[in-house]
Amino acid sequence: MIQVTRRSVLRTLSAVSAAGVASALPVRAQTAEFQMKYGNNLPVTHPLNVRAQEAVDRILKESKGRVDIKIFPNNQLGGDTDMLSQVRSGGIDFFTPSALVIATLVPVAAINAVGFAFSDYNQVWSAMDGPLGAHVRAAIGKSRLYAFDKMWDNGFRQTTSSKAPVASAKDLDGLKIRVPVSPLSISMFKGLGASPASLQFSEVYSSLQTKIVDAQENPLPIIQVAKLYEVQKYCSLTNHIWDGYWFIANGRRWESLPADLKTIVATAINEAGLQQREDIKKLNESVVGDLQSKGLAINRPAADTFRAKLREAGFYGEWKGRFGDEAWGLLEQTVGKLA
Ligand code: X2X
Repeated sequence: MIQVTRRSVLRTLSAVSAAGVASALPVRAQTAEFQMKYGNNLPVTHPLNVRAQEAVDRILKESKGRVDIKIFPNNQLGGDTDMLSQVRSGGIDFFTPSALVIATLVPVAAINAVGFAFSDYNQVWSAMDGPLGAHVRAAIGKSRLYAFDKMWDNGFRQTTSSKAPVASAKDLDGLKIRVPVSPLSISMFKGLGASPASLQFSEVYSSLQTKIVDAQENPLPIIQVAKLYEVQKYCSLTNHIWDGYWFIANGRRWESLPADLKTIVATAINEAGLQQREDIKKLNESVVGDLQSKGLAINRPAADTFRAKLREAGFYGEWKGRFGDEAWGLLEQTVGKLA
């Protein structure tokens, strides 16, 4: 019989757990020449984080350990407003703000979010991979940030509520709805007769749960991964805004990378972005059924009453003036006349 003493058990246990921890750790260069931080606002299960992790692994490998990017998902470093100021100051090196969010710094960046402008993804990517996207990237560059070429997908934004389905514009009347920290979103929902409140995404779940607001609007994949169906009853497929994420870097930090490393990083991030777009496309095919099975009641309102109300409110004319003729013209090149 083998004598098992308390001490030998403890010794064995600590050896096992040390080995377990070591093998669970990613192979990380302790002394990478460029140790960088990337923050974002989404749960790790969202395709943005899945593909970003692949890009970061690829960059570590292809740079032979010289560039080591650590991801801080899910608002770990603070909400969007905090991360935007951190990427400007160099506290973090990369950030993926939604177009709506970076527009608080670079106003023209909200142009893709003009209500009911894009009718499908062909229009979206031809504009954002074309002259409109180039125009916005140049504007971001003037704020000493670098924007990678390929925008990542957030999606067409949909409206959820704990009160009632939104079937036409009149159902938005007085609705207390959370929108991102975005002047365009506030203007649009006021134009639609709602009562919008700006909150960072980090506050959305709890503000719906505690009924500070009754409604919110986000693309379906976010409603799914952030479990907003737990605190909402109705989901109306309003498709009112197309929203995407700009992958941005602190300008000075980006410029400090040697050319060969810039190529490695940009290639990995842009290619991951293209794959992330495909992930969202696939997810869009299954997510309605999934959300229904989780208890959300789905309805599909037509866009006409919303558009008419925005026209009446002078929304398009106002935002044409704010974005300027050049950017507005580039948008209309793809989507046709708006105002
Ligand atoms: O805050 C939101 O609603 C989100 C997650 O869609 C953005 O990043 C704008």
